This record gives sequence, structure tokens and C-alpha cells, in this order.
Amino acid sequence: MEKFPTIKEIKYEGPASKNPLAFKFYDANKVVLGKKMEDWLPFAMAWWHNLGAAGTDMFGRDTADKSFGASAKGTMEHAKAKVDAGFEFMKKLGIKYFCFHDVDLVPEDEDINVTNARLDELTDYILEKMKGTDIKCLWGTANMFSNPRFMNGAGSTNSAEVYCFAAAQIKKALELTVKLGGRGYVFWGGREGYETLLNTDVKFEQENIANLMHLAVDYGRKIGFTGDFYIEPKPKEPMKHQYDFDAATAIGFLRQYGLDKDFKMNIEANHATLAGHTFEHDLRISSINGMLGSIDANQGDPILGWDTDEFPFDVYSATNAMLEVVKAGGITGGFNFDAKNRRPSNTVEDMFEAYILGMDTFALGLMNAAKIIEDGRIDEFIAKKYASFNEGIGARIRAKDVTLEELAAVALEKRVCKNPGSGKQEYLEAIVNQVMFGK
Ligand code: XLS
Ligand code: CA
Ligand code: CA
Repeated sequence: MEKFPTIKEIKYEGPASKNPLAFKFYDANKVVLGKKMEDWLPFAMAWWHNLGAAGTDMFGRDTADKSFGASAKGTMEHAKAKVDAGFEFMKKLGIKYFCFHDVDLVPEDEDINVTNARLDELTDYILEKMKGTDIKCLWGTANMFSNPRFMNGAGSTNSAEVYCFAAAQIKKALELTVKLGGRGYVFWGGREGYETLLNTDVKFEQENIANLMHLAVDYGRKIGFTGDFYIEPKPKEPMKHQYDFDAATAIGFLRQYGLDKDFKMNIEANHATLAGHTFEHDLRISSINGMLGSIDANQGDPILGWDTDEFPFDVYSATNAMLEVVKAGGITGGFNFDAKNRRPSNTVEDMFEAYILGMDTFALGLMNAAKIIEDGRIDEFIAKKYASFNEGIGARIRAKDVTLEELAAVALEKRVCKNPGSGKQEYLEAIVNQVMFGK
């Protein structure tokens, strides 16, 4: 039985269409810069938001019905109804990947063995569903932040017993990721941080997190996981200080503890902006370090200072992000819509329209990025901006063929520094607008 009987397959109808249940810009087979849109943009459904989040917030209860026809929530019947709904949803939108936490899939029992048995049963059911489709897991992860046992952290906990429970969850989630053909495995350190130094040994906690990651890599490789491990940086929320503040911090951590060969970044837009960066900044930092892995495609709200997980709508941001992705040659991960409908958007149509919005926004971002690259003026400007390093003393600086005394001598001889050259930001921004909106 269909879970969304009123919704047909979502098709591309082009920019003039007024059908809310059609793509205006995402045209899976359209070739952009030599590659199909669907290959540039491997979209993924986030199990937790799409099949789980029903509008509950700090002040009010659910506004949407996400029972998907099950007689009671929090049952295996409901867990299976979510699988049915999820697969129908992905098929109707042409989405080929999903991301999950262990506890998104099944109701968690007090006894971890009961939960694990449920996970086995449910992932068998998912495997059945996958047959005859090209839908796969993008990445899996263990939720080590909701259960009260993780109140002082998981890898960073004070309790060796809690650390074992974290290990058990990671072990299981890795097995499930492999079982479901996952490309990646995520560590988002939801409780890996602290509120006050009065009760925290930061060095010890960070070493313990790194040890746990090493154990996860060893086990993952042992059971045939060939994909990437990811750290998903976030500066705060739920903790005041989170260890994986942003891409630069997480990359430093990985290098410090010898984890950089197995790990890349999973960059979430809303987390980058919470860290006081732009989305594209964290993508650039990841990519220049060879660690651009996957993307959690969402957006925050500049007026609200928290993790609002909105569907991406900001075309400028998507354009800047896609410039990074295209210049990196694409990503081996995907674009996971870690986003939820606004609380009053509580219908089934809203669920589909949200994904259409997100997919169209990134399709626009991709097409704009291609146009900006093809236009060439911005790249040309950047090349010219640094041209003084192509000859003379500049070329010698690049070749690391100078001493500090020699450099100083050049300055002393010139006596006064001439204008170093305009940054021309407004000229460049105008090019972006012209490329985006000009005919
Ligand atoms: C929370 C994070 C989380 C991760 C996966 O802010 O975005 O959902 O993506 O644990
Ligand atoms: Ca995320
Ligand atoms: Ca988020």
C-alpha cells in the first residue's frame, strides 16, 4: 500500500512550471560541465528528519503525522512503515541515497542487545526494499548524544563503562553501514565537548576520542568497509564548547592523532555558519587539505543563532558551495538534506516540496557555478591578483630561494610601498549577479 497516494513521481518541468510538485531546475540527466546533474549531486534523504521529526520543539508537541499508517509509534511496525515511506519517498523524488543513525531505524531498548536484534531485523527489511532499486546508504552513524548515558560525552566521557557502550554502538553502526552498502561513516561529536573547565580534562578527553576513532577504523577495515570516515564539525549545541569546532580544527585534530588518511570532512552548512564562517569557507578549508568528503545540505537563519536545519533556499550560498565542489572535481560523498520542514509545514505535500526546494536550489547552484567558471573573469582576476609572484623576487619567494635579508633589502631600496592593487570585490560581486541574472 502506498504511503503517499496523492503524490506521483516528481518530474522536471522546467523554470516556467507552476506545479509545486515538479522540479523547475533539477533535471537529473542534464549535462553540466561534462557530467550529469545527478552525478554532480548525489542527493540523500536524512532518515531522522524526514521520517522522524514531526515538529516537536522545546515549546510544543508534534504538528505533523509521521506514523505512516502504523498503529503506534515507537514499535517495529512503525519502524517498518518508516522504511516503506522512506523508499517510496526516495523513489518518487529520484533520490538514490539515505543517511541514518542507529536509533533512527528502530526504537531503542534499555538493553543494547535488544536494540541490536531489532537493528538486524530492520536492516534485513531495508535490504529487501533495496532490491531492484538503485537506492543505497550514503553514510551511517551511531547516535551517541541522545541516550542519557552520554550526558558527559561518548568518546570524551569520564566513564569507562559509557565508553564501552559508545564502542558497541559504533561497532554495530559500522556493520550496518557495510551491510547497506554505505559510502561513508560519520562521527558527529554531539556531546564531545564541555561546559566548564572546572570539571574537564580536555587533553585526556581528546586522546580518548582519537583512540576510539582508531579502533573504529581498525574494525571498519577488518569487516570490509572501504569508504571514508567523516568528522562533521560543529562549534556548539548541544555543548557550549565542541571539540570539532570547524573544519580547520577537526583537520588539525585528525593530523595530530594520525587519523588523516582515513578521515575526511562532512561539512554541514548550518554548522559552518554557527562557527562564524560561510558554508563555502569550510568547504574550501576541507578541499585544500584533501578532505572534502560529504555535505549536509541545509541552511541556518542569520537572525536565529542556533541549528535550525532549514532546507537550502539561498541560491547565492548554493552557488558559492557548488563552485567549491566543482573546482574540487566533485565529492565522493553526497548531499544529505539534514533539514526539516518548518513546524507549521505539516502536510505530506510539504515534505515533498521541501526536497524539491533543496534539490532545485543545488541544481541552480551547480548551473551558476558552471556559468561563473565558463565566464572566466573571476578566475582570471584571482590569477592576476597574485601575478607579482610569477617573476622577479616574487618567483624566487615561491621557489623558496631567498633569505629574509634579501627580501628586506628589496623593501629598503624601494623605500615606499606602492598600492598593492585593488581587491575589486564589488566588480567581482557584480559579475556574479550578471552571470546569475543576465540573459
Ligand atoms: C546535528 C548533526 C547530526 C549529524 C549526524 O546537529 O547535524 O544530525 O549530521 O549525527
Ligand atoms: Ca548534520
Ligand atoms: Ca544541523
